Amino acid sequence: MKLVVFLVALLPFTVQAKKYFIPNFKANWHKALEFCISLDMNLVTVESRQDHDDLVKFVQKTDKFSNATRFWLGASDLAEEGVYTWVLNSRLATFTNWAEGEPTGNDSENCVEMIHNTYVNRVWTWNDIDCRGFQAYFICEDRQSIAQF
Ligand SMILES: [Ca+2]
Ligand SMILES: [Ca+2]
Repeated sequence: MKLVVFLVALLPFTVQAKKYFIPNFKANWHKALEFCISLDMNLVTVESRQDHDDLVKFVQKTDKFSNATRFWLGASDLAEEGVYTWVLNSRLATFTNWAEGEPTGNDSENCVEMIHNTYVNRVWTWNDIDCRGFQAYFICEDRQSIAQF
């Protein structure tokens, strides 16, 4: 029994190290994704409340934070209407933070943005919008699983 406990204590656990970066220009969703990939990063993934809170804390410390902040997230329903997945890993977006009434849900709005605009009562909530016609700031993310002992 003691031996088992000892072995379990030796197993590593992994933590996710996330690094965010907001480039200094606006782009449509496809260009934003392309740019993040060119940096060996990806459009940001928000798979949990913790991811959400980390992201908000990060944005609040940048010069892109205002009372009317909006930026692309790395999720879309381009593959199948109404089914939102993350570009990072093609996983279903199980954690979501849609604004009331969103996603509007049609073929012309397929990419996800996050909006912080207290004038219209949107507090870090999500909206689906035209992937090509709309230009916004965007957040690139470098996400790595690091084994810790
Ligand atoms: Ca759609
Ligand atoms: Ca919408």
